[in-house]
Amino acid sequence: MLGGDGYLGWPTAMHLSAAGHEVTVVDNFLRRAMATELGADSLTPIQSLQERIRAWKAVSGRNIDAVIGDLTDPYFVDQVFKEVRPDGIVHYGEQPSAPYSMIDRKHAVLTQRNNVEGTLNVLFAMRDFASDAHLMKLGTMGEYGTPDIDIEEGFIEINHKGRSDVLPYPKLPGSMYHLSKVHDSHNIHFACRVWNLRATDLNQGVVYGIRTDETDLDERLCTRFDYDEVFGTALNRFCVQAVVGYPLTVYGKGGQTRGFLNIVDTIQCVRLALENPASAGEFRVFNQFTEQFSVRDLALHVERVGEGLGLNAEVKGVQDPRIEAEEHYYNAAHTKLLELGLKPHLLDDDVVAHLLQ
Ligand code: NAD
Ligand code: USQ
Repeated sequence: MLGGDGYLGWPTAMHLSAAGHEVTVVDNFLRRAMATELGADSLTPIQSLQERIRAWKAVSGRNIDAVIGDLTDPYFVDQVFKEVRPDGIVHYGEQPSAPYSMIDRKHAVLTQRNNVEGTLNVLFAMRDFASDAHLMKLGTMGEYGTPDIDIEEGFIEINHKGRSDVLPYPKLPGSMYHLSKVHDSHNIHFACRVWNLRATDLNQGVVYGIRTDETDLDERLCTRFDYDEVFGTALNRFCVQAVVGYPLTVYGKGGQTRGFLNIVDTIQCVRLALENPASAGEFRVFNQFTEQFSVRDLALHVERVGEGLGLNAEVKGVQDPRIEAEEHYYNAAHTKLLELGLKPHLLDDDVVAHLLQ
């Protein structure tokens, strides 16, 4: 579990451990350091990784191993692969924020070096020490951008001058972060074609929520929850804003439409991919989200449910600090995980109320 100390990584590590998998977490605490750099913090009081692992052992009786180190260090990555010999690699270990990657050149370069080099090191270590293992790499729906045609799951059939082929879907990412994921996708696809590795690129939408069956077992097991403008994501931010009576910050016209999913479905999707691996040489792409909303509709949903709970929730349009289409066509396919058995937890009034409480 690369990046297993993060928002999604820690709950996934516990879930896979609970399901009987032997889990080793790898992390260098970059995320905790970036929060410190920006003077931001998790709203939930997160424990150190070591304390989390002790608490998990006490609560579940199961072990999670941890190796601390940087994926951009090739010698470290090789060593981990030689020692652990993984059957499956869940790769969350990247800089995940679009706004962070757009602060300035330094942050853009850090993001691309961290993400692209880290993933390259993983691919080389797989080739040399775990060539039969299955890589599940967290990509992002933002790799596709917002084209004026339907978005397919990774590949599109193109007819050109009387001939046709199924080729990677064109990418139009909107930030240096999203662009780093495009580079990763190309590198992983290459490694599958040329080295016969097996991989699933999980093009995930925006995740919301913090509670899973495992985090609910003990407060020391909770995951991080960020609400600042750099690391907080749309629905999570809107909920915190509603609770503290701060206007819900819909950027620009609010027609930005994205795929969303509950954190419990992130975990479910990763487990489905792990337990149904790609074939040798296969590069699979799954669009990992359960429903799509515009940020305006999402904020209005929070406003309505918040008012019902007596909160002073009010949507306020603010100037968009990002360069992005504020109204656009969006229709993205997302059937492959459903075909594998995904049972979506959709966003209704009860879920929004639950998030607000
Ligand atoms: P996160 O920052 O909380 O988790 C990433 C973890 O990876 C952190 O613990 C960080 O310290 C670690 N890490 C980063 N670079 C590393 C390196 N070089 N070596 C070792 N560890 C390193 O982010 P998250 O929100 O949990 O996202 C996890 C993954 O899912 C990311 O790849 C992100 O791009 C992707 N993703 C997230 C969302 C979302 O809404 N949260 C949506 C789509 C995709
Ligand atoms: N937005 C607002 N108001 C806010 C915050 C965001 O209107 O207060 C808008 C943004 O402008 C954007 C949309 O909401 O149009 C989504 O922004 P976000 O911050 O929720 O998500 P994003 O920057 O796209 O990144 C997040 C994760 C990233 C992941 C991505 C999935 O941080 O790791 O890759 O979601 S996706 O959006 O599908 O690319």
